Amino acid sequence: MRLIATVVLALVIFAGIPPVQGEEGKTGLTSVALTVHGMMCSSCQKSVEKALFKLEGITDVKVDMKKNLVEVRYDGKKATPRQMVEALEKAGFRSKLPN
Ligand SMILES: [Cu+2]
Repeated sequence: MRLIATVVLALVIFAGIPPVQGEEGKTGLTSVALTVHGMMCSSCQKSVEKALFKLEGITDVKVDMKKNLVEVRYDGKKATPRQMVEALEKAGFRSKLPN
């Protein structure tokens, strides 16, 4: 019975039913703290968040304006810190990868 269940499950998967969302990316999930200059108010904070969330694979953005730090949680298979810095520069914020 177990074998049949396995075969049926395999058939269902091969039939193209998408796997549960988010399950696949979990293994690649990581975070990075970027240094971002030029954030003065909550509107800047929103711009930073918006610029980052435009990228694929970004799951969480935490802005610390006092420390000029932006912590980003992301799927390492879909996004890179370099892309984040580029996106932030485009949005008008000087930013740097962690040393
Ligand atoms: Cu501002």
